[in-house]
Amino acid sequence: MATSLFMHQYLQRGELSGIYGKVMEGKRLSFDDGLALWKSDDLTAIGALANIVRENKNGNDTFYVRNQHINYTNLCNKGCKFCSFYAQKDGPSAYTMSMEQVRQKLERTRHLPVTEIHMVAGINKKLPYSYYLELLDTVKATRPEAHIKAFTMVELLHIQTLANKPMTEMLLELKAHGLCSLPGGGAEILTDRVHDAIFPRKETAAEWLETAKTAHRAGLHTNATMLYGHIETLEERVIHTMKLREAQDETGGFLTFIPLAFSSKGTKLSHIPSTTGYLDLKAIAIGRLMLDNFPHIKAFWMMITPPVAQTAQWYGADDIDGTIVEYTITHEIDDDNEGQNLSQRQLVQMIVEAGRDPVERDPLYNVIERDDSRAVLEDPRRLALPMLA
Ligand code: V47
Repeated sequence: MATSLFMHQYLQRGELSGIYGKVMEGKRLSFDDGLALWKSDDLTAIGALANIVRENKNGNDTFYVRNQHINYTNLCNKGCKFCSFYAQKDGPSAYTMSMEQVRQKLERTRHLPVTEIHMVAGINKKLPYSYYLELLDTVKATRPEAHIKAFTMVELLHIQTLANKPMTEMLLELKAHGLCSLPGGGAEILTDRVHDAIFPRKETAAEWLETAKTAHRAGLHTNATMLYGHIETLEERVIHTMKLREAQDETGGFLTFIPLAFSSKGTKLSHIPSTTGYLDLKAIAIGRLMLDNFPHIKAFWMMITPPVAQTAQWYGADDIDGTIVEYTITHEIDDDNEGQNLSQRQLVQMIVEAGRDPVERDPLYNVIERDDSRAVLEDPRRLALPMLA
């Protein structure tokens, strides 16, 4: 669905006309352009600009995936101020899954054709290198058809200290045990100021970027996130996207950019209010405009709510994530069990209602099914919610 003539005229005459010119000519936006976008209140114009790029890259398609999340341990020694997931020491709330527990979690969704297992967790110093290899082996043996997307750069750097071998060698070993790609977590905001203020014990921006590029060179695709809505400045949001763009120029290994809305409940930053739909749409749209070399932008419905993720399909996003099953990273969601999953039918319904074409993808964006929406909406089997027994 092309942008209307009226909207083109509006963009041409408005305060973002310079950026409109660059977008129409396919020119790269500068730091100042990024800052001007963040400073502008004209969300309609920003969204329309992002939509032009989105439709040039992905047409009318909106991608989704049938996935299941497994957060294998919440023990973590990093103490990040933005996190409500971790337990610092063994206690009633701390857990580390045994291989049998991982297997059981996967068995409970046997009735669903899950194509992606997404695994991230805390840094539990007691786990040996063999745990991570067994974890991959267990998932592979239980759900051989699923693609394993696991371990943020933070986890990788930790696992490397256990493996005691060069990163590339270790990545190839993890690959041999079933690792297919890496999620985008742990990037937070890629500046030293934010790092030192709220996650000083975690890897630096330079380390995150270097590890991602090493993974790309080892043949593993990764995603990239940006945690926004806490203490970061507008300038730092622009710097974050420019660092990602530079890294992508070097390797081409990033698949999708996922702005993650900060949820403060249960964190050391609980005084910070939740993000708004306005900010969430702006983060997605500006991400689309700045990251001209990223193929995809994901509206992660779990964090920004299904209605905002649906609307985001007109603000630069071409992906809505997936069925998810169980997400325990933030408290906002833990406390509301109803928010933990969507059926394939619900996802397709949201996409169709938004006037986009639903495309079921695997984690590498290979098309599994270009959905015949009517068939999906009428097939009672697709109603199945990924409920846990
Ligand atoms: O790295 C932690 C974030 C990330 C909070 O690659 C928080 O497809 C909001 O990486 N509020 C982990 N966010 C999740 C992640 C992810 C999620 C969805 C899709 C993909 C993908 C990756 O969650 C962490 C951190 O940045 N996070 N605490 C919080 N309070």
